[in-house]
Amino acid sequence: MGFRSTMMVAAALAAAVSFGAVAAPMSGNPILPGWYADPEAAVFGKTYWIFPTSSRPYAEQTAFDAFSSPDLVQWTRHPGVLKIEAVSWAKEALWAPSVVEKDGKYYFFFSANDIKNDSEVGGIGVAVADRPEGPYRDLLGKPLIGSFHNGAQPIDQFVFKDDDGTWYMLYGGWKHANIVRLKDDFTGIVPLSDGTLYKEITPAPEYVEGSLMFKRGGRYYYMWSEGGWGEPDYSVAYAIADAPTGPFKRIGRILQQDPAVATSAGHHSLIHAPDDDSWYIVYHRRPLGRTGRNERATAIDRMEFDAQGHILPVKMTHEGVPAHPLP
Ligand code: FUB
Repeated sequence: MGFRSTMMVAAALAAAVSFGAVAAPMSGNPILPGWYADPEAAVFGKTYWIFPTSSRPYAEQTAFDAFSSPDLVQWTRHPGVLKIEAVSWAKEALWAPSVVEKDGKYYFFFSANDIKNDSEVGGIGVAVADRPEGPYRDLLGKPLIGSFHNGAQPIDQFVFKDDDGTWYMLYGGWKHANIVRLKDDFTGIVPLSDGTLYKEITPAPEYVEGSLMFKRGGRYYYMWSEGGWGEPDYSVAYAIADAPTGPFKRIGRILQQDPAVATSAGHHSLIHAPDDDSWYIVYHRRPLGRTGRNERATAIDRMEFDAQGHILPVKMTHEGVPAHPLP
């Protein structure tokens, strides 16, 4: 076991011991060993999954690892679930997975190449596998979205299924966000109900990237990241609307740096535990004393709501969350 892993186990055990009694084991934070960012959390069957970006220089971002857990405490690494060799049009900068299950197959949306204009090849792609741990193969042989629309860089996609079965994808960097409707087989997009293909839904001037949507109490929650991911002020804010296309009004920040814990906290995803209605936020953050852009580690903490359905500010911790096996 390496130094980092040993320290993580020690932190988890220390967190589990309370006044001489052994409490429920805690995950500790960070939960993944090494530098991993943009974590996409999912529940498939009785297993939790995290699909992160490998936080490295572009030329080394050539594969995605995945992590699985029965309880949020013990995590198993699955190296190279999607490799760049499986994507003919990708050359570097594999970023920000969004992974969903549909009809027994697993679809892995990702971005590649960090394109700066429409003459470059890259953007948002989709790969498919028979199991969450892959191996994933490119579904299209080309990007699903390979150019800019409404000023949105084609990165940071999040796939959202509405209660009526409609699949949407929110995405966009460079301070612009779009929503599109996916074809049922994920091979392309179809017009939204108002006829537009790419609808701009940038929720606030502070929006930068890292879109995410979920539904609670019949309302649509839109969350995103603000600030610069290389800077300490990276953070997460949200809005609530009556439709997935908005209109959205920014309510406020719920995750940001804490001088006692970490800086640069953002690009998150959520886990909603089906048994007790608890919510977890999985995000990346930069350890105190670190300043390197790619020094980003994946952490987990509780996310809670008030009686009106507003999201309470998240308290980042070193202890993480207690074990929560899936029923
Ligand atoms: O990890 C690469 C980029 O950093 C992501 O696409 C952004 O959201 C930011 O987290």
